[in-house]
Order: sequence, then C-alpha cells, then structure tokens
Amino acid sequence: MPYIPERYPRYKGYALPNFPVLTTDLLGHLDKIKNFDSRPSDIMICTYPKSGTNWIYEILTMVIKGCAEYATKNKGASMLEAIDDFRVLENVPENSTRIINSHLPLDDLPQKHIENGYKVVHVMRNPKDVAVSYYNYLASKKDRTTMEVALDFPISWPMFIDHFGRGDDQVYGGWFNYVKTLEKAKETGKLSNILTLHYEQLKRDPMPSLKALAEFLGVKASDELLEEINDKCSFEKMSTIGEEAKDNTKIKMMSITGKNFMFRKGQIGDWKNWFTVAQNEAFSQLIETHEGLKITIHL
Ligand code: PPS
Repeated sequence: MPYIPERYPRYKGYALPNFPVLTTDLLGHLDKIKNFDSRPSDIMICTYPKSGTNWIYEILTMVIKGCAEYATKNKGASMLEAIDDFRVLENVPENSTRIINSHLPLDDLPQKHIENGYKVVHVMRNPKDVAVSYYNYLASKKDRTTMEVALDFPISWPMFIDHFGRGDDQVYGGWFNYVKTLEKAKETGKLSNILTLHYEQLKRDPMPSLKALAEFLGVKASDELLEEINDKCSFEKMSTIGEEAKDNTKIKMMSITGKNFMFRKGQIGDWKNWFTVAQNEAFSQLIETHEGLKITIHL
C-alpha cells in the first residue's frame, strides 16, 4: 500500500502538502521560492514540520515589534511553499522586517537569502516528539471544522513511525536528512547567520533562548518584555488566540473542541505514550548512528 496518497505533489524524492499553488504549478513555484528576492532585513524561520514553527513565529513577531501583541496573520501567510502570490511579500515596505518561513530542505530555500548570509532561525525538537506530533496532525481531521487542510491522510502509527525513522517517502523528506543538512551547512559556513533554538529549552527554561533570540536579531528587549512575550506565547494562551488576534485564518483553524488544531499538547516527552519498547529501541539506535554529526537532541 502506498504510504503517501498520489494526490500529494512529489519533488526530488519527497512529498509536499497539496497546497493549491503546488498542485497547479509545482516546479514553477519551487523555482520562484529558490529565486525569491530576499532582503537583508528578512528573517527566515526554517523548521522541520512539527518542531514549533507557529510558536517561534509568534515569539519572533513580538520580539521584532517590541511588544507582546499577537501577529495579525497566521504564519501560513508568509510560508513560502503555501502562498500563491508573492506580491503579499513584495509589497511589504522596505523598512519593515519580513518574517518568512518554510519547511523545505535547505537546497530548495531562497538561495539569495542563504548566499548573502541573511538571518535564519531554526528550531529543533526531539524527533520522537516530532514524529508523534506529525502523526497526530495527519490523523486528526475528525477534530477540524471549517478549514480545508493541505495535509491529512489515514495511516497507522506503526507504519508512520517506520517510515519516519527510515526517512523515505516523507512529506518534506526525512527528519535526519533535514537536520544533518542544516548542521553541515553551519559547519562549512554555507549557513553563516543562523540561530538554532531547541523546543525543549524554550519550554523548560525560556529566558536564555529568548535573550539569545533578541540578541541574534539585534533587538534590545528588556527582561520584562521577554517575560511578557513568553507568557503570551505559552501553549495555553496560544492555543486559544483566534478570537483575540482577530485573524480569520486563526479562527478558521479552531476545532470542534474550541482549540486551534495546530496546537495539540505542546509537551516534552509525549512520545512515551506512543512508542513501544521495540520502536523506542530502534529509534534510539538510529539517533546514535547519527551522533557523529553533532546533532544535539534534548530528550
Ligand atoms: S507545523 O504545522 O509543522 O508548522 O507545526 P509546528 O508549529 O512546527 O509544530 C506544532 C507543534 O508545536 C506545538 N506548539 C507549542 N508547544 C509549546 N508551546 C507553544 N506555545 C506551542 N505552540 C505550538 C504544537 O502543539 C505541536 O506539538 P504537539 O506535540 O503536537 O502538541
């Protein structure tokens, strides 16, 4: 049985969500992304899916604005592979910071941004929790109300985790490959202006990560402001912000339970409720085989 249904576009061995712009003009759109006219002030969030993108997007927006107010748009509005018309980004005045984001692998991201050393913020999360989050996202359609989703298909957990570990035929490609490529690009200097934050550190002890972020962005932010941002971006508050943010896309993502379906549990270690002993052993071994590449995984 094929793992990912045929309706999902495929590119260089990996699958992609069926965003309309990708199903109608896959190669054209990917080409536009690679040749995107980045600006020195652009900040690009690069994450493997389910690593905390929505969270860091909200935090980053607040740090840049210098106030703890929710973004008026969902991160999807500046997600390169999802937006059909780049004029929404091109029309942003030159003196405003654009926060763009993508789950695409490094080679398929805007090359000008990378080559010119513009800022990149990467969030990394324990791949076991990423896998659980990803699986639940794919399987959670029943809980959704108004929004048509670009990624959902039935799959069993054993089948999902087997493919996730091997990294073959994945939506956006495999986790190990994604992270290894970024790490290597950091080592070789190809990615010269990147801050890697860890989901687990941000959750357990947020202030050092928030301070590092403000410093990386070159923004003066008081401890008081960062504490306020941290509070506004807590999982509990962010999962119910649709109304407060007055953003249609955020409201549309509210599920029948009244929570935004992008926000499930927001915990460290939920993998323990999903992995069998054998699955955990096999996955831990996989992580060890990649140790040489200095991937820091916070368990
Ligand atoms: S996506 O669709 O790939 O962009 O998803 P992404 O935002 O990267 O990751 C979704 C997971 O991040 C959790 N999340 C948070 N955790 C802690 N605090 C905050 N504020 C927060 N916001 C989102 C979200 O719940 C998903 O993880 P799981 O484990 O499924 O709950």
